Amino acid sequence: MKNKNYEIIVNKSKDISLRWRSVPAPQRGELIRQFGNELRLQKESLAKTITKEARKIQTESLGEVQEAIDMCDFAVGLSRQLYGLTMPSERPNHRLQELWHPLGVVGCITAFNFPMAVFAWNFCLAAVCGNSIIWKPSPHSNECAKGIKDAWDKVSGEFSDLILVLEGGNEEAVSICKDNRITLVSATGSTQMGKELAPVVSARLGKLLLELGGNNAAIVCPSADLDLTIKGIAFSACGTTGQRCTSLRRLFVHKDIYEDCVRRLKKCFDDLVIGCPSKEDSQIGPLISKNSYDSMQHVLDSLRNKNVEVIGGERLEIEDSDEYYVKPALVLVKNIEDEMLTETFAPVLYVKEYEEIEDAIYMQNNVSQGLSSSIFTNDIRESELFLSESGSDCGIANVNIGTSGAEIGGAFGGEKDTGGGRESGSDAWKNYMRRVTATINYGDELPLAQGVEFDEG
Ligand code: UN1
Repeated sequence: MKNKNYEIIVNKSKDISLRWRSVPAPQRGELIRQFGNELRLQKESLAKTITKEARKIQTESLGEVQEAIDMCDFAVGLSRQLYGLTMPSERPNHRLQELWHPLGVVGCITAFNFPMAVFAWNFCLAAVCGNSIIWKPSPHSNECAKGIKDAWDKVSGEFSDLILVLEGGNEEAVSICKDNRITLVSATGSTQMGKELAPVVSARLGKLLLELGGNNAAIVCPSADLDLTIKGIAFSACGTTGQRCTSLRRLFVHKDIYEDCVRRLKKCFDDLVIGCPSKEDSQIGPLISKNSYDSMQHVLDSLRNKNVEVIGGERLEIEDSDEYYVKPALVLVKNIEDEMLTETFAPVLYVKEYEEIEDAIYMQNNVSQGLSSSIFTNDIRESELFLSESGSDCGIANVNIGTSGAEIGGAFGGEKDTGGGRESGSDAWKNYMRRVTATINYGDELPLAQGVEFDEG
């Protein structure tokens, strides 16, 4: 094990969880409120760290810190709403009730692309629910993790150990997954990573919360407002240099508007400002690594070899930088190509024509992932079909907005190879607690459930 501190970190986290769990939830919320205020004060500087490390443009980095602040606000309110149900008992003088209790230690494995917000999704909920957290950030974002930990340490006093950062790579992730003392493992990353880690957690029957790859599609219908649609597509496909799990990868456009839509998309992609992410006007920064660049080029090369039309995708020299800036690629496909079925974590958008809405929905769903999806239409029949049980099979389904950029208030996550987890809003907090069903007999007799008789003597 590279990280010699592993045992110390897990023991410290366990200890603090035992103290924290008996702090009343609204008081836990109070500490999260102060954390949110600290993030507000440090918003600009934390955003700069994101831009420096994850290479996001400024407005997106600020948005990411805002997402963490929003999570704090949400969790503060939630700290007074960790409701359990009370059910009518079938027995006289009995009460049947659900209690929600903390799990203990939560392990949180995050990716480079949302180096603060995804941690905040997990931490804010885990903390108000009475848990401590051990955070293994991506090796690409240790500085972002340090920024968050420092902000927490400023406000947390004796509860500083509620966040403990475990730097490292796969080996550390596996240690967390194997460790019985860590009740829940929440992991964000590729489907491949999830398929490696999940069996390790499952082997010890641990709890899992997975946020894995997407392969998100949008459908553009004849009645769509094309101005709004092109904007939505550009942000979802090219924003964050195509490196969100919610990034738009596939586009199905109705044949009547296909030519017009492609023409406008080409123009829009040409007009995007690609440049150093700390510059005010840049809209697209570099890819995170050479690896990302290589896998993007590999996919585009194999498409070109099959004579599929690829527009853009080339590397751009920006101010003598050795980073991997690329022009987003539009790939115009006649048929479904194998490359479309896997997620390439880069700005590559496949565009295909469709004739019937049912075919478009079928193609959209016919991949192994199921995270996010969109339809652009002003026809209520199409949008309602898309949202119905016969429509999108994803965890997120949007109408007239792109696939990326979800708010924290809704539950975030997806089906199939995306892993099935739900984080952030709605009732995702239940993942971070254990449910106790309690039956209380306040009478002086002992009636058995289902009318069973068992008289003694
Ligand atoms: C991710 O890429 O892992 O909906 C998360 C969005 C962001 C979160 C993305 N709020 O695009």
